[in-house]
Amino acid sequence: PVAVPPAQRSSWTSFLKAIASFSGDLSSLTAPPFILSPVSLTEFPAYWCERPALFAAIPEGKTNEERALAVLKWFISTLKGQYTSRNETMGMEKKPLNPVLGELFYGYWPDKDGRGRTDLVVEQVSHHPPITAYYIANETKKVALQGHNAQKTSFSGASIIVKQIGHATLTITLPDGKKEQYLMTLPRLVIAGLLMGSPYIELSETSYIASSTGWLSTIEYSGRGYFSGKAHTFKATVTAPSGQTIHTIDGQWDTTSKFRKTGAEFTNVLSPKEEVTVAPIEAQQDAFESRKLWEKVAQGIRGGDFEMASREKSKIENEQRQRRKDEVAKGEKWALKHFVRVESDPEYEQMGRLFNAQPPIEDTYVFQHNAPPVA
Ligand code: 0T9
Repeated sequence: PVAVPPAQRSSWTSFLKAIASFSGDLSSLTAPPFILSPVSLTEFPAYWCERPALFAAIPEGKTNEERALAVLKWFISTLKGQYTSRNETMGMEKKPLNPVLGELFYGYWPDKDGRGRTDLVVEQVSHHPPITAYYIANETKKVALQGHNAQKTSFSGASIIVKQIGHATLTITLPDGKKEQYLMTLPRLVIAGLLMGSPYIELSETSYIASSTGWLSTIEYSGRGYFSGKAHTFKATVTAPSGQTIHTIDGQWDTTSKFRKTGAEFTNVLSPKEEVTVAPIEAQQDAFESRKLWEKVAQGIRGGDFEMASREKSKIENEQRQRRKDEVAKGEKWALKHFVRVESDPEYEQMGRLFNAQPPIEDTYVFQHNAPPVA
């Protein structure tokens, strides 16, 4: 294992053994320092909007078909950020900080070239199992994304398999005031490269984008050694309400893709993406805002002071345990700030019928439109 620092080899081996003999919530396992990321999972929903112009352009499509393609183009263009950016910034996939219940992350992408401003609100709505809810909206262009995600992990061969639980719904308001919606499911992850100590993600299986207009995109993922032999490959078919396939698109989600029939380019993510703007840590008032909450842990990880990181992490965890005990003693329950959980999501059920969604019913977290604007 070349990437594992010699002093951490035995700890890495124990960690891998622990993963292999365990399935469920990986976030709670203790991992060696070299694999720790200083970034909390509450920051991850920002990946959905790192190409704000593509998000803003969705309602501009003139027909149901054009808008279905615009949603697919935006969705595919986020995958590189979602699944390969830690390799770019930190050299490998790393274990994110496990958010505490009620952890918050706010940010925005400024208005530019008339695309309007886009705002992001994230809240950790469950700690055990970890569930993150988010809302991203461009009020000017009338496009909003609401979603939540959790993971079920298992071990297979030498890889971690991550099934994503949860879904996201994109809502747009058209010039005539009509609302249109798109339900998205999420791909399966295979985390490979573990034995070498340099984990990376490949996507597999199928995800869907179903629209209230009846249009459906079916996206199949594969990696090196599957049908194209290339890493980060996908194939998407776009079908009309009649069931007829109108477009087939192929390519790599981390570079470019094309329409199969015409050869015209569909996605291109070779240009840099735009990171979310976040208020400076000192200006963040709420102690539960992610970067403020984890400040010292992150400092320890970044600076190689893992003793400090671990001490500060324990402080946060102990404080959380005490809070939960106090709540039980008082017969109280932690109140979520921006989201309300509902048992079943009628939009998921309706649009999910287009692709026979499994499970057919899912809960959801509804945004309360009560977040402070980030200056
Ligand atoms: C939603 C995304 C998700 C979150 C992460 C599996 C994972 C936690 C969930 C699914 C985002 O939209 C997209 C990207 C990366 C996913 C993470 C990758 C990862 O490794 C972690 C898990 C919990 C681990 O930390 C596994 C242990 C580690 C040693 C592997 C690097």
